[in-house]
Amino acid sequence: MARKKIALIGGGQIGGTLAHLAALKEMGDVVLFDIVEGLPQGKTLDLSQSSPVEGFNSKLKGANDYADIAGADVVIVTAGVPRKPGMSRDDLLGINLKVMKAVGEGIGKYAPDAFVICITNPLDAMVWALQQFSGLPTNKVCGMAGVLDSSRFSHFLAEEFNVSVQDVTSFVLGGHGDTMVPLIRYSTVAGIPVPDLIKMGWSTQEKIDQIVQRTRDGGAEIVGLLKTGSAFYAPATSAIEMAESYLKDKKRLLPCAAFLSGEYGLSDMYVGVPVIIGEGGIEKIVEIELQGEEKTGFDHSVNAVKGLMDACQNIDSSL
Ligand code: TXD
Repeated sequence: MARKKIALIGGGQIGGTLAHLAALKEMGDVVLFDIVEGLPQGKTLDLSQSSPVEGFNSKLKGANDYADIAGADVVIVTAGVPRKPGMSRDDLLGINLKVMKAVGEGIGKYAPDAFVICITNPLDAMVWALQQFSGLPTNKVCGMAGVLDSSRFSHFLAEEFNVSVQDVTSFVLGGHGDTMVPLIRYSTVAGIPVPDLIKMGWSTQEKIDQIVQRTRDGGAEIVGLLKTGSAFYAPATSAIEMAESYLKDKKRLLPCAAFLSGEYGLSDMYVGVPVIIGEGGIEKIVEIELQGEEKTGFDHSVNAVKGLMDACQNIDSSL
C-alpha cells in the first residue's frame, strides 16, 4: 500500500511543528511548502536527521513549487502573515486573502482530491476564501480552531478540578476569536457536566466564568508572553487530530469550522460547529440545540464572521 502524502503549506512555526508530528506519528510522507527559499528545505533536512534516533520512516521534503504537493491526501494550510503593529484588520485580511488565492489555486491544480484543513487567521473567513479559490468540494475543506479552543478549555478545567486531562471533554463553538462560545453544559469530567460539578462544590460559577474568559483570550495570552509570534504547539496538535480522523476514517466528533448549508439556520458560510470527520471528509454536521445565552453568543459570533466575509468581498470582488 502506498504511503499517504501530507502537504503542509506554510513552513513557519506551526508548519514545522506539523511536519514533526506527522513524521513522528508516521502519518505518511511529508512535503513542507513555503515561498521562502531554503526554509522548508532546512526544516525538513533537520527533521529527517532526527529519524534515525526516533525510528520513523516518513520521508520529508521541502518545496517552493506547488507541483511537489501533487496527489496529496491531506493539505494543512498555515501560510500567511501575522498582524504587525500599525496594521489594520483589513490590511491583514487583504494580504492573507491574496495568500489564500495562491494557495487555493495551487491545491485546486495539484491536490484536488485532498482533505484540506485551514489554520491561517482570521480563520473562519480564510477557510471560506480558500474553499472558493481552490474549487474543492465544501465537505473536503474545513478550518481548525474549535479543537484548539476546546483543548485550551479542557486544560484549564483539568487544572481547576485537579483531574486528569484524559477525563475532561469540553466543547467550544462559534468563530475563532473573542466571540467563541464555550459550552459549559456540554463540558464534562468523565461524563459529569460542569454545572453539576459546581453544585457538588468542585468549583464556583465565578471561577468557571474566569476560565471561560481565559479560554476566549487563550491566543492573546500566549502572544503577550511570546511577543514575537503566536501559539504553535497546541494549534499543530489540534490539526493533526483532525487529519488523523480523516486518514484513519475514525469518525471523530470534533468542533471545526465547517461549511453550512442550512444547518443552524445559516448558509454559504463557515463557522465552528460539531462535525464528524471520516474518509468522506466532513461527513456530518451535528446540530445541537442551543439555549439562551449559548444562542445569543453563537449569533454574536456568526455576525463577527459575516463582518469578516463582507470585508473580504470588498477587497476581492471575485469572492
Ligand atoms: O486556531 C487557529 N486557527 C490558529 C491560527 C492558532 C494559532 C495561529 N493561527 C494562525 O496560523 C496565525 O495567525 C497565522 O495566520 C497562521 C500560521 O501561524 P505560524 O505561527 O505558523 O506563522 P508563521 O511562523 O509566520 O508562518 C507562516 C509561514 C511563513 O513561513 C511564511 O513564509 C509563509 O507562511 N507564507 C507563505 N507560504 C506559502 N505561500 C505564501 N503565499 C506564503 N506567504 C507567507
